[in-house]
Amino acid sequence: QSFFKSILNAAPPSPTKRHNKISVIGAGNVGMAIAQTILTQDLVDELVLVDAIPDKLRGEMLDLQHAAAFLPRTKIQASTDYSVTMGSDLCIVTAGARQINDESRLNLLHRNVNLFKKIIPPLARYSPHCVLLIVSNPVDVLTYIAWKLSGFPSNRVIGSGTNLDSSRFRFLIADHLDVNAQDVQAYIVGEHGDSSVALWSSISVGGVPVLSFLEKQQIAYEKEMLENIHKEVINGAYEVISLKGYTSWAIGYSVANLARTIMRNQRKIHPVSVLAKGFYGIDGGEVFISLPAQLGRGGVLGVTNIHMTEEEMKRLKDSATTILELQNQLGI
Ligand code: 6V0
Repeated sequence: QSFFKSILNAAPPSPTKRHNKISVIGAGNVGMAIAQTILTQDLVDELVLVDAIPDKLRGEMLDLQHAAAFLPRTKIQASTDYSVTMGSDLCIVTAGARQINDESRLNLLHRNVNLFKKIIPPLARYSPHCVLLIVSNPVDVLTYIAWKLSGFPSNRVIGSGTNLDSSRFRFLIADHLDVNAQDVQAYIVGEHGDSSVALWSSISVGGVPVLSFLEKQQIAYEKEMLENIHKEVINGAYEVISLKGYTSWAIGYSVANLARTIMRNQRKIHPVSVLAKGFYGIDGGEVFISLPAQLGRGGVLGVTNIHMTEEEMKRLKDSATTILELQNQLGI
């Protein structure tokens, strides 16, 4: 026993070591997939879960805690009270109302805006220096709402946006060309949803622009085939939901990847929803929409000046207009 005592007393914890903390709001399918992926990546000292249903929340917390023997050491806490989130570096919001049969998109949005009025102000109060990462849908409008409700500077409010769409896109291109998805550089920008824009003109595989890659491989360049890949990306979420009821694993990995870039200050470029006013000719109003943005500990560090054709620019502007119209319908 004395042996352990001497070891335990040998090195008191360094008072200067930074304590990293992430809070995940909403312990549903998406929130839990994000939480478990973050845990496996050894990103934080403390992971907090918040949900409105106490039993389910405690069950999820215990289930994760029981995996401690197989995971990097992380303190896992859960509560329905937002004080548990105090001092978070990153708050990820996945809480959302579920669509009721035949409910309009606008009505669902109204219910989620009311939910955000309960969630965002306490998060901002308990963690005034955090980065807010919004995942709940419709993600672009709700990121705008979170920005307004938090009073944060826009660089600290991000929507997961088309980060997931882009990863589906990279998978499908890689599958089509029989290459590794990690070698495919490809962005989907614009709305996370039906009006998203595939930036074909800037896609590269292993540094080779994709269109000339296809020519070199003597694979016929077929515009229709390319458009079908984009359609498959748009339908991807609907297909998974119709088959298993919800999406979870890909969004879990995609958001944990964003969390890694932010917490480790990686300065990586991700297509995420940011305040887009003034970029790429988007000037119709305050709108959050996905653009390739450089992320780090402070949130959004900048928006990259990616090459777009005129048609791609037009589609991006149209996508911004779609979101603005929805925002205007809300009357806020
Ligand atoms: P879910 O399984 O119904 O989970 C939602 C959770 O939110 C539930 O556990 C609720 O109890 C909880 N909740 C409700 N109200 C509150 C509140 N006031 N405070 C705290 N928690 C609350 O849904 P699921 O996890 O499948 O999806 C969550 C959200 O993510 C939905 O809005 C989805 O549309 C959205 N997604 C966004 C994606 C993206 O790419 N941005 C991808 C997938 C899903």
